[in-house]
Amino acid sequence: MTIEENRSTLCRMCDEHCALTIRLEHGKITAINGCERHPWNRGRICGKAPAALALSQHRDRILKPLKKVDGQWKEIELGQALDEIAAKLAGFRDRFGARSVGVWKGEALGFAQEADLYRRFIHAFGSPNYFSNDSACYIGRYMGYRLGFGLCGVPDYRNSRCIVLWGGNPPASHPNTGQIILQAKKAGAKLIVVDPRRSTMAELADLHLPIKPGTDGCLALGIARILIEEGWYDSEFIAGYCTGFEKFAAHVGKFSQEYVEQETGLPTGIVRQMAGMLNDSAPHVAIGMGNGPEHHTGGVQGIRAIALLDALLGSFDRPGGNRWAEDPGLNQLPLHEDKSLQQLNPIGAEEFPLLYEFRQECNTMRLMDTLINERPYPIKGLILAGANPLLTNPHSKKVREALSRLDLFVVRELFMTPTAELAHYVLPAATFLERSELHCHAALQIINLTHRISSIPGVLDEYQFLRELACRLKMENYFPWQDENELNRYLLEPTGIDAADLHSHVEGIQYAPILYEKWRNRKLPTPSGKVEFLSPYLNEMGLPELPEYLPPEYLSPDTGREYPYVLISGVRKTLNAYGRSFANGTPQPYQEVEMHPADAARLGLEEGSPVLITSRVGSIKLKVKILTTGGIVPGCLSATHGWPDSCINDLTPDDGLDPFDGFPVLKSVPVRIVKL
Ligand SMILES: Nc1nc2c(c(=O)[nH]1)N[C@H]1C(S)=C(S)[C@@H](COP(=O)(O)OP(=O)(O)OC[C@H]3O[C@@H](n4cnc5c(=O)[nH]c(N)nc54)[C@H](O)[C@@H]3O)O[C@H]1N2
Ligand SMILES: Nc1nc2c(c(=O)[nH]1)N[C@H]1C(S)=C(S)[C@@H](COP(=O)(O)OP(=O)(O)OC[C@H]3O[C@@H](n4cnc5c(=O)[nH]c(N)nc54)[C@H](O)[C@@H]3O)O[C@H]1N2
Ligand code: SF4
Ligand SMILES: [Mo]
Repeated sequence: MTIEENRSTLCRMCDEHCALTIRLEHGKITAINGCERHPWNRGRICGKAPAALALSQHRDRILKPLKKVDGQWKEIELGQALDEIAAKLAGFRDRFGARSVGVWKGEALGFAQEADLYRRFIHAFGSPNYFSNDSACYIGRYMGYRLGFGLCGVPDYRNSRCIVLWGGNPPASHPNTGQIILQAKKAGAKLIVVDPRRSTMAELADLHLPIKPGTDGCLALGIARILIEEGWYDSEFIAGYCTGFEKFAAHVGKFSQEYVEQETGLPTGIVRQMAGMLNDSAPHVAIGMGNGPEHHTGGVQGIRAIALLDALLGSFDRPGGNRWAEDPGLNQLPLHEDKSLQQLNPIGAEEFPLLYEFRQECNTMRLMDTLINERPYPIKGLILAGANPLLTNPHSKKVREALSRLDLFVVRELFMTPTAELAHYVLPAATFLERSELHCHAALQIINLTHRISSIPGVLDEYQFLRELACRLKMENYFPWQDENELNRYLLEPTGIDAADLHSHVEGIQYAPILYEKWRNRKLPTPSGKVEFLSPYLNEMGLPELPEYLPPEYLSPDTGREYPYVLISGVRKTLNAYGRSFANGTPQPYQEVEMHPADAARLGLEEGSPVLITSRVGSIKLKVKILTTGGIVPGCLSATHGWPDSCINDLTPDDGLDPFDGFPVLKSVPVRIVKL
């Protein structure tokens, strides 16, 4: 073995996938640095990247399979664990049908190939029941954008003249993107932030719109009205490449300045100012959305309205706008094209047909109902990897009850989490340092292949695990590749890019040149081939064809009387949730709820006062953090998620789901608050 060497990989301490150079001495990791040659992060890393070492070598890490015997964990051999799990799965298939088994991939496995490996596994088994964290993440943005454009745009921040951060806070959640935006700002781009809180980015912005949670759709439609009335829109793009504009224009006429002000809490002047700034920089306007507009009953409709601003401004697939990113064209792993499983009634597909149509995903909230009621059919077995739904799914009390009912619950984890505690088997999982996978940076159209940096005997990567199970279930024909390397070569085949070549190109290989205005000579992947201001397809699905505004529940006077405050849950802090215990620096010592000083004064609260917050589904105790005036919209509370002792999802309801994507209400939860 070489004594000293550098190996490259992509960081997976968050989903930015920054390029890393890992220094190894005698096979041991001695340093983790940013890779200077990679155009995505250009050598930059944040404090969480070096913590990957602490994560992989943590003394609490699970390294042996665990089986629960008489309520106690017992270490067993891997072969025994796999044999027993496979036998149970086969038994469920025989007795209750294949659909009685599901898989669930979590945020730790991202959108990468592991998600599709789990899909492949469950499809090969014969069940449509694939679940994931995407039941509350990103699908809202994907769907809202795709309904208009047939795909999801990628903001071209680096070339933008005006950047709108609509409900996202990259310095905490996506540190590298945060840096890219700040560099664009330094180079002259204007920055607009739409956020109920004065976030780090809002502090730095040219214009901050402190919007009431869940009213983003109303603001977007109000802005659309101004753009249309003023003639500030790209008439050539609309005439040539869009459908439904006239009906849309009539629809937005209802969003008068008075109505927008009443719903969003934003003064008319500021809304007009935003419209003016968009017009000044059009078409080089990049609108980037985070979870902010997504976690509401009207999430997808609001996002649709925001996305359609790209059509009005003509910024779609223009430099500095929202790009139509090319797909790398890898071989596909899911089997739903060859093996239709729709007739098996995927969980949630009847209620959220669009979710299954667009993503072949089932709904995790409805999984809980199914486990408790055994309707429409029983679910007996679940394999979950890289997720901790006891802390991250809404209505945690119900999640506990539901997951406790499983006859077989297998969790693949690094640590004993509250969710893993409920399992029958906990299997040790590989960290990203112990896997090799393909990843595409869509913004640059670059593909990378990560190096497996280290291996731990007995710890299988996700592919090895699924292949071992597949072989025991006589499905090995679906998992023919010996290992991840063979799988990666198979995935790459149609691209003509060589795996060995990729390994030597630490800066990645661009799989397609970046071109703009592709709509000039290519049809968009919508039913009409054009941008759709209204969607006849939605009519067929029994959903409104226009992007209507659905006011959040907390704004209704009846709800307001009982629950006078609105809670934003899950705002990211640099170290919260998955990175919390492992990153350098001091994590927040206790869970706190942020509030406006006027609300604190009204309730007689001081900094650090203990309070009880109650929603329709539960109560938790937190400590108060009082913000400065302007730090948050009055009447609005904010708290992070991922804390086992005061779990914010004890408060979030699992009803009132968005009718389009089935998302839960996490950022406009009606609550009341009392001093303890
Ligand atoms: N440290 C850390 N980083 C993470 C994660 C983590 O757990 N910890 N999670 C990762 C994951 S899974 C994701 S999806 C991303 C999320 O990435 P982001 O969406 O950027 O993260 P949030 O902090 O949730 O940002 C949401 C912002 O929206 C604002 N907001 C809340 N409600 C509304 C609203 O109704 N309208 C508008 N306009 N704004 C609103 C909040 O105040 C907040 O500033 O972060 C990723 N990065
Ligand atoms: N109230 C509220 N709830 C939310 C949100 C919110 O904003 N508000 N955000 C939602 C969003 S956007 C998302 S994406 C979900 C995320 O929710 P989850 O999918 O549950 O993701 P995490 O909480 O990040 O948990 C990831 C788990 O994976 C483990 N892990 C880490 N690395 C690896 C690995 O390499 N392999 C394996 N097998 N396991 C690993 C970690 O130990 C951790 O327990 O939460 C959602 N929940
Ligand atoms: S932003 Fe930080 S944690 Fe996220 S991938 Fe980059 S270096 Fe890793
Ligand atoms: Mo997420």
